[in-house]
Amino acid sequence: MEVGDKDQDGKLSKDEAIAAAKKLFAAIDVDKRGSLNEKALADGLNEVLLPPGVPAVRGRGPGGPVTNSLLRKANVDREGKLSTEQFAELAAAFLKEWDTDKNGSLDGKEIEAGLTGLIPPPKFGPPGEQGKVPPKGDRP
Ligand SMILES: [Ca+2]
Ligand SMILES: [Ca+2]
Repeated sequence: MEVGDKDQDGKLSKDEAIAAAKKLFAAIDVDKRGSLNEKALADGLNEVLLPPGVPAVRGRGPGGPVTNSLLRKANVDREGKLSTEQFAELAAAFLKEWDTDKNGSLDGKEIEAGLTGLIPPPKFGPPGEQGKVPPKGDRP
């Protein structure tokens, strides 16, 4: 995990995680409003989370579910907005949560495990069906 690892020791310290979160927030907050609503955050995270070469489709991809997790964790309701400070606090909270060996920083394995828990497994269903498929048996 090289992202945010400023001193390149292969681990993400709390300071590095917070700095990376602020940088990420600034990258998503293109209007420089200092706060992001659910949609802006989801779209921004989609572009960050999707592998290079995979086009980001608005309203789909991992950004939505991840955003829901983030907003829930930050105690921000669906109408609310997330500020830079809240986003940084989230980074610190995740670091604490994912730091399974309690050494105060995240190594690659811890980050991978944490992200896996945060991002739902990719679905390869037909395009346009993701996220709006009614429960089985619900159709006439
Ligand atoms: Ca580091
Ligand atoms: Ca650790």
